[in-house]
Amino acid sequence: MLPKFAWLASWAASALRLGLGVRASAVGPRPAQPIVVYEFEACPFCRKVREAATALDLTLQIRPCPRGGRRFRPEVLAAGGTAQFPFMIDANTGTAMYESSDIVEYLYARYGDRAAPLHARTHLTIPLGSAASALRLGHGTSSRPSHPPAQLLELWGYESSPTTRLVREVLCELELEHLQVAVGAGSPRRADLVARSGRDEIPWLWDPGPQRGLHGVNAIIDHLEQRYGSRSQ
Ligand SMILES: N[C@@H](CCC(=O)N[C@@H](CS)C(=O)NCC(=O)O)C(=O)O
Repeated sequence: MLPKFAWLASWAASALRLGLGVRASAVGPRPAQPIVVYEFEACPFCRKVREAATALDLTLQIRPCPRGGRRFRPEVLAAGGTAQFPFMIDANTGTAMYESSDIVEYLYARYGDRAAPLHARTHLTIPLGSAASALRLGHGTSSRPSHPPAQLLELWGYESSPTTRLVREVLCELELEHLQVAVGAGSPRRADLVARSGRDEIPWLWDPGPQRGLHGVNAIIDHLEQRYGSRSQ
């Protein structure tokens, strides 16, 4: 069971993002395959990319790279030569890219209906993003031992959802690759969420291994810790 402080801090972190990462507001052409992003939850540069994904209503295939992580960090070094995050690979266009502002600009140009907003193209947003991470006291920064899932997990939510953040932190720390399916306010995928999960409620985790869909932050986190965390077999 998460302490009350965790919920409050996550709400405050969302407030610091001033409404970014809430709404699907710039939806353009759709990629055939999800865009792969190597990143970690507490990184403010990575947050910029996730906020853009919510605005663009994109599904990201997240390969978490927390500090000390050994599962996906070597792939970034091999593909790009530097351990710097975020790092994006878009198999739809054969593009691989570092630098959060470049990635955001690229995503808007390819998958948006307009150019990237000014705040997304600058680093002005980074101090507030760092403060948001600081409020979470290091959660979503460092790796913990885990067992990888055999099949890709799906997390439905949106970037600035305080409850979805608490789940993302655990996925990140356990280095669990997953699809982050953006269903911000106004997302055309809300109907899919209801069809798949039976409710218009996020976060929703789909685990294809045991074929289980879970609602509720505590239930989702318990499932992840028990099935994939250090207490699992
Ligand atoms: N200018 C880069 C900065 C990225 C950056 O500094 N990322 C940090 C994490 S917040 C990083 O990769 N640190 C190295 C590490 O975590 O090993 C961008 O905008 O993407």
